[in-house]
Amino acid sequence: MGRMDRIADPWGSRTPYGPGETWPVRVDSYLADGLTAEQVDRWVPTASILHSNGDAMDIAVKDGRIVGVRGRADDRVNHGRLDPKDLFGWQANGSPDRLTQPLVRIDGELTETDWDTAMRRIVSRTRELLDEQGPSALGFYTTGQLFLEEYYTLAVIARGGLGTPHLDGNTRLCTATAAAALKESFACDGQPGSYTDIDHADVIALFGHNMAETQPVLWSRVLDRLAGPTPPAVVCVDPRPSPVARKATVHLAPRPGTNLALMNGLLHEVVAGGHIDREYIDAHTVGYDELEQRVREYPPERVSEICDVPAEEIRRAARILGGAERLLSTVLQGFYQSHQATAAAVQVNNLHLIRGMLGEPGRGVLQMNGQPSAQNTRECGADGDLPGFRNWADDSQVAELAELWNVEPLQIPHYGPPTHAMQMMRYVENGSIRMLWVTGTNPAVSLPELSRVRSLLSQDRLFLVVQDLFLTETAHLADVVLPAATWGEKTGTFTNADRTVHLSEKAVDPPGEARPDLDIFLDYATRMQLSDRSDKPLVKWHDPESAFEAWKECSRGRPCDYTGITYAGLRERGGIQWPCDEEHPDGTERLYGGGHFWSDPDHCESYGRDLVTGAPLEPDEYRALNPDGKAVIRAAAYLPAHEQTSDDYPLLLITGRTLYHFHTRTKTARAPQLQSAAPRMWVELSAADAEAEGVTEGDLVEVTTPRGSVRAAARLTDIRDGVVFLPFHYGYWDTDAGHEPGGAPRAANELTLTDWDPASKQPLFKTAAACVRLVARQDAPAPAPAPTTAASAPRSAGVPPTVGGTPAEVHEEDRSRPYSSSGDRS
Ligand SMILES: Nc1nc2c(c(=O)[nH]1)N[C@H]1C(S)=C(S)[C@@H](COP(=O)(O)OP(=O)(O)OC[C@H]3O[C@@H](n4cnc5c(=O)[nH]c(N)nc54)[C@H](O)[C@@H]3O)O[C@H]1N2
Ligand SMILES: Nc1nc2c(c(=O)[nH]1)N[C@H]1C(S)=C(S)[C@@H](COP(=O)(O)OP(=O)(O)OC[C@H]3O[C@@H](n4cnc5c(=O)[nH]c(N)nc54)[C@H](O)[C@@H]3O)O[C@H]1N2
Ligand SMILES: [Mo]
Repeated sequence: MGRMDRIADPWGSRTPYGPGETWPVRVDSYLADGLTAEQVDRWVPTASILHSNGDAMDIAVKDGRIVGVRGRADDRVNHGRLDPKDLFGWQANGSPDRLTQPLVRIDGELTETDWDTAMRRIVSRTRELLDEQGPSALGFYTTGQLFLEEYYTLAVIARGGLGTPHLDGNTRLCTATAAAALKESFACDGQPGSYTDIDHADVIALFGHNMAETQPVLWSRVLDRLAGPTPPAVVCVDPRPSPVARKATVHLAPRPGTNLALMNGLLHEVVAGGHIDREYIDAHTVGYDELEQRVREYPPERVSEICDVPAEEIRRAARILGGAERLLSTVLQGFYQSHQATAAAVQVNNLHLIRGMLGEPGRGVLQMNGQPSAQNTRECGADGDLPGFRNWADDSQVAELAELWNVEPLQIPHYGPPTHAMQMMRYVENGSIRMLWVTGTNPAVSLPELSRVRSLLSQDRLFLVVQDLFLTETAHLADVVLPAATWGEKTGTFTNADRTVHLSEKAVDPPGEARPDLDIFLDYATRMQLSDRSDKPLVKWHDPESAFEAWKECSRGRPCDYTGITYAGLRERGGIQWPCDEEHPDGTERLYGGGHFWSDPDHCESYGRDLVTGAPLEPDEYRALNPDGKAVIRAAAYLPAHEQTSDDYPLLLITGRTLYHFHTRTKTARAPQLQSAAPRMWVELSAADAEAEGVTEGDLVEVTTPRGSVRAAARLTDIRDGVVFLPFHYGYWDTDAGHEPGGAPRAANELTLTDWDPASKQPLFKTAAACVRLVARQDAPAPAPAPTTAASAPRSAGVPPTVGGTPAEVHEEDRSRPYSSSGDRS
């Protein structure tokens, strides 16, 4: 196989395999400066931090610096492969503009200071606010990108120590709906499926999930199945011509915001075609009759009108889904960031429940995660849940937690659901949250309606702490900035979307005085003298491994049981899937085999919510609905999106990702290969919509919604008519043309609206109405700076292809055996 430009070919060479076989190994490695493996001093094990796939890798260290990475051949997740972000993204660690010292605001200016001064400011402000107003003045907004040990410590501090209900993660923007959909159907978070289901499936269905760009290694696994004998059929539901859509057996491109109608239509056909497993339904579920009645209202002809998808295509997709012997479904942001997010995602669970396809090889659902450690944010209760998937509405589970922490049960806020992030921002806006501590997220670019977010975060009365690697758009608004160590510079564990736990070890020292997030939280707990009922320190651990051991106790007996996992075991074996306990010492590949669920009313994590109003179900209501702890089939009627198109705003606006960048680009824009693959903002338009406005490839256009406008070059693609797509990666830290008067705004979230799914509270980044107008025709036509390898591929010929050139050459070592397309096993 040898060397390959992995910017030009993000998925690398094929290693085909057949159903039921083991995915062949291919080891990808990239070393900077022409170094060879022999010149590397040490290889330090970790996993990828730029998506949720959990690809295992080693960091190459030379002279105390990171110099490259290599995929781990023996890990269950990636069998040696790495994607472009992981191959090149580590270079950001060594960026000269890392934060190396704490900053405090003095006379309006952020000024370098020492840790003691910075921490004393935070502690004294916390104390003042506790005296004046109590814990409700304090808010913590964290991420899906720290380590498990850090989230657990933060959750103990906030929920057990300070006693504030205001702790949530940016996971609210990301996988709140994954959690909510799992809780609706199974009364508990946790993915039923496993990545190995790809090896067995005869049908793989991707619902609003551009896996090719957002989990490229997992997509390589699918590509290898497609290149092997007896390939699976692929069903893709996405309004854009994504690389997934281009490979799909059936591509349904619905009008954005109509997922629930489409799902009801597909279920209508599956039921009408008699493709249900009556025995499974009777034995293991409640609620089927309501679903059957509901979907009767959605024959393909009606759905075709709502979704603008041909009825025949809906029938064809349903025949494939209904005829599948081994169906694997994945769901992500195309469903989650929409107005009926939970309701639509739940219908995918229903598809599996009515077909009895769960917990067996090739029969699984992945309500996918996005961020590398989003799963841990949820498990540890650093999002709007209690640690260990405990039910805030079940007093006995709260008491269990109080016992573990040795605090009074009343100390742990649980009189209502913990505050969700969008509500926290509202409390900041109206002044009841007066200190907000932001860790590992950049809300000034990633939250909807940025003009509002900037104004609420820059209020004088708010004390804003930002803990990050760089001086981000959000850090610029802070009162105190804390420099954090990151992946490669600290030790901890994290868990991917198929419940695989990896240990990520420290490879090099952090720059300057930057400190691991765990050390910062521990320091805060000590300075705050947070104590338990016996006046002992509340936080009884002092380093990553002792934090992990404490977490294991919290997870004991819960669905996410980690008690059988140790750092030593992770070092020895690589990734392990939870639950891992005495009963399952090697971990658990799939959940819910044999129709056993975690939904018993006395132990379940959640009683569910009404899909339309979001109101939590009362314990008694749930007990009456599901006394025997089965899976719950919940039906829902389609409702139109909240913001409709009009004469002024005739287009539907959707936003999302490109293959080469991660979120607000704090890391990927500092990796030259990635940055040059997608250097600037663009706007994706269909040819017909472009023509209507007199726009051609590369012209400067303005996209406007009732919230604001952005400008960028137009890319004409095969996106469905009536839809405009913007990548949300481009903020302002690396551009002069900011949001200042006169400058042209470019961040997609200038345009998005403050609104969320009622059940999961996840914001709607994928339904809004917009208009596009031509600003300037180019004199010398140059194409838009959008990748040609991705969903943004141009419609017309003549656009130069995206390549990385020699600096992007990656070594691929093929260790596959059968069906090897190249035959050459260098
Ligand atoms: N390269 C890259 N990879 C990443 C990330 C990254 O920033 N860059 N981020 C990680 C994170 S945190 C996340 S959450 C995941 C997200 O991963 P994905 O969900 O795969 O990514 P998105 O681009 O947000 O959205 C997926 C698709 O939804 C489609 N879509 C939009 N509206 C609708 C709709 O109404 N219905 C349907 N069916 N589809 C619709 C879009 O066209 C888009 O192709 O990616 C992870 N991986
Ligand atoms: N329009 C639109 N908006 C979206 C989305 C969309 O599809 N469309 N998707 C949403 C989704 S799914 C997500 S996940 C969010 C992502 O949005 P954000 O979380 O705001 O984006 P990131 O750029 O990942 O921000 C992470 C920050 O953490 C810092 N960081 C990295 N590692 C560490 C660490 O170890 N410690 C500390 N303290 N800091 C660290 C990085 O430098 C960076 O500033 O955006 C959401 N916003
Ligand atoms: Mo995400």
